[in-house]
Formats: sequence, C-alpha cells, structure tokens
Amino acid sequence: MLVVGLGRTGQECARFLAHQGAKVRVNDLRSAADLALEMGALAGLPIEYCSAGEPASWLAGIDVVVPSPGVPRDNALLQQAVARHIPVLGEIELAYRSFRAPLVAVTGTNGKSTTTTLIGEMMKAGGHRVFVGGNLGVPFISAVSNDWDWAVLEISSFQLEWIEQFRPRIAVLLNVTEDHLDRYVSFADYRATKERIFEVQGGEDVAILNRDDPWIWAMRNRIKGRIVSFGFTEVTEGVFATAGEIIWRAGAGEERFALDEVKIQGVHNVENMMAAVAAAKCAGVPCELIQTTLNRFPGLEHRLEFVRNKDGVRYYNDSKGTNVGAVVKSLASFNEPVILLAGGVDKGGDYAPLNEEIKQKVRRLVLFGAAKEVIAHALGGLTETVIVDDLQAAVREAAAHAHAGDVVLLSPGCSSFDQFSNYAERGKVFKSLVQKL
Ligand code: UMA
Repeated sequence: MLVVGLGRTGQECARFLAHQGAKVRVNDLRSAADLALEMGALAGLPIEYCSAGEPASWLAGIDVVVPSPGVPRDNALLQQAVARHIPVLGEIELAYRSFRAPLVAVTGTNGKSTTTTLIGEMMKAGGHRVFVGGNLGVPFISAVSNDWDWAVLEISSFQLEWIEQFRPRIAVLLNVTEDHLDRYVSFADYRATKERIFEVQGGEDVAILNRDDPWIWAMRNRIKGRIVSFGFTEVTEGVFATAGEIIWRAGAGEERFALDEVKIQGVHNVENMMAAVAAAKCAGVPCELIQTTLNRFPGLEHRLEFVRNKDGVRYYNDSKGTNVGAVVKSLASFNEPVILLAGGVDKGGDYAPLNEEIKQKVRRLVLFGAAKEVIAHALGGLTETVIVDDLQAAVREAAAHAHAGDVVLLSPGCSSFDQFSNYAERGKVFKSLVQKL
C-alpha cells in the first residue's frame, strides 16, 4: 500500500493499514528529515519512506494507493497509478469499507463543521455512540477500530475525489459557492465533486438538500435517495424557518423548534440548524433532545466567535471564513459598522459577491498577507482601505480606528498558509492579539 501525504490523514491510514498486515510505503513532498516527528509516531510498524529515485519506482509492487485530501488529483504519482490501473482509494473510501455503522455525511462550502457538530450532539443526546469527525479534524479512518452506532462526518470536496462505494445513510449538501479554484479547473468541476456525496446512495438513503440554492435544488431529479429539503419558504413536506421557529413537516405531522433561546447567530446558522434538524429527525432523534441541543450549542471556535468587548468595540474571530461566500455570510450577521480584517492566500475566486456587504457595512477594510494587493484591487474602491503586512499590524490598525459600537471582524476570505500553519493557529493568534489590546 502506498500512502501519499503524511499529515493527520496519512499517519492514520498508514497505521491502520500496517495493523491490517499490509506492507506500507509512504511518500510526502517533505523530506524524511522534516517528517521525523510523523515517522517517529509510526515507529515499530512495517512502514518505509520513499523519496529517492523516480516516482514510477515508488509504485513498484503497490496494490493500492491512498492519497491524503491535500494531494491534488493531478499529482504525478496519482496519475501514474491511474495509468497503471492501480486502484486509488481516498481515506474515507478506505474507512467506509471497514466501518460497520451507518453514516451521516455533511458537505457544502460553508457551515459543514457547525452542522456536523450539531447533528453529532443531537445524536449523542439520544444515547447513541457517535463518532464525529472527518474534515472537522479527526480522520474517519481512526474510527474503524471501535464500536459505534453512527458516524457523523464532515466531508470536503477533496475527500470525495477518490470514492467508489462510500455510501452515507443520510447525506447533507448545505450550499455551494466558489472555493478552492486553485485546485479545480472550474466552479462546475468543484460543484460536480460535491455532488458525489450522493453518488452511491439508493432508495433507502436520505439526501438532505438546500431548496434555496438553485443548483442544489435542481439536483433532486438526479438523486436516487429520498429527498428531504430545507429552506426559508413554507412547505408541506420538509423543513422551513420563520422568524422564531424551525418547522419540520412530514406527511400529516409537524414539529416546531423554537429559536428564542438559541445562542448561535446569523441567517447562515438558521440554515445550518434547519439541516441539522432534518438529519436528526431522519436518524430518529426525539424532538425534545433536538430542541435541548439547539438551545445549548455555544457555536464553534473560529466561526464568528465572540472574543472581547473593549471600550464598546466588539471583536469577532471568524478565521474559518476562508472563502468569499463565508465572509458574505459573516458580514450579513451584523447590523453595526464593521472593520473587516481580510487576507492570506488567494484561492483564485471572484471577490465581487462581497461588493454589497462591503458597501453597506464595512467602514474600514484592513488587508494583510499574500493576497492583500489582489483584494485591494478588487474591493479597495468600495470603502476606506488600508494595506498592512501581517495580522498583528492589522489588529493594531483596526483598534486604532474603531469607535464604540463598531465590530472588528477577522474573516479573511483566504486560506492561512502564507503566515500560519492553519486557520486555527491564525484564529488563536488573533484572539491573543485582541486580548493584549
Ligand atoms: N502533501 C504531499 N503532496 C501534496 C500535498 C501535500 O505530500 O501534493 C503532504 C504535505 O507535505 C503534508 C501532508 O501531505 O505532509 C498533508 O496532508 P493533507 O493536506 O491532506 O492534511 P491532513 O493533515 O491529512 O489534513 C486533512 C485535511 N486537509 C486538507 O484537506 C487540506 C484537514 O482539513 C482534515 O481536518 C484532516 O485531513 C482530517 O480529515 C483541513 C482543511 O483545510 C481543515 N480542509 C479543507 C477545507 O476545509 O477547506 C478541505
């Protein structure tokens, strides 16, 4: 077995395969010296590292190739494996083949982590043993050695690229807006990859679709599973929301979930909650446990996370806002004037969907990191804009110009890899800078 990429996923795959009795070879862009920590964690297992020689030689004697999600489809090693008819199985496919419990799988451009966590909490409240993971952080493959009643998985488009049999009992598609255009040849290619979450489903499975996204809703005619939909308009079958409630309707029955005690804010979170209600109802969670979970859920770190009120200025950490669609939704959650901190690594998408929110709400735009000039070119004319080097300077700049009643929002619209190891590190640095003000 050849595991490509030795991050969190690759390490767990290599360990799993070695425990199954396979001979494992791993390859990574990083040198063996840079991977000392990762290889140390796998010490004692029959795993060899390959880097010298031609990639073709690394495939010699290999039966299956397992790529990490971060390895793109056009990677030379993967392409050679395909050309030589060596099966390429993604981590979720590998895990699926050994996992015995049913799956809830959640995908979409934004809201995946919140929705996955909410569904997981609802199902745990129902007394089930539930594995909650996937793109959220803990790879699915690490769940296969334990007994579970269900798995609730956050699934990215990257993870859907190499599936064959992966079949969720309940699959959710939240929304699709431009993202990862540095990896996909077009938006259509990215969307088609997302749709693969329904590919193997049959009539006994459930597909939960967002009625308000025209492209997702058009998919209903192509899907084999039972459709359950959610959206903001009233329906006789499915889930919808009013100002104060989420309502589930099926057949002659109706259940109502009040929103007055819910802690997470924003229209996008109402969408996430509608999707979670739909999934939990389909999984048989009792209504009172769904309501209790909705009321208690505090939201996730780095997703519109309230950090501090200093002199009447409220600071929010939305470091997970790594694409334009996420920033649009985050800005839509505020009515106050916003000082927006954005920047990082540009993903090749269009910034124009931000125009209206920027014009209406953003009093000052503070840009930092590798994409600062690109964003300034796209949005700089819409509001007062300043360019600084890094996040530290951005926080200083925002604090110096904020007035009581303003919101200072880090919602970068870009990935973090120019200046941080991931979005979580960026969010933690932001919070610590804000606490020190
Ligand atoms: N590497 C190669 N060749 C390449 C690319 C990478 O060898 O062409 C190596 C890198 O040197 C590194 C390793 O692969 O050593 C990293 O693998 P990875 O990028 O797949 O990262 P993991 O640590 O395995 O984390 C992955 C997900 N990462 C990505 O999809 C990029 C994590 O999602 C996920 O939490 C984890 O698996 C567990 O499932 C992160 C993410 O950014 C949060 N996801 C994207 C997103 O949410 O937008 C999809």
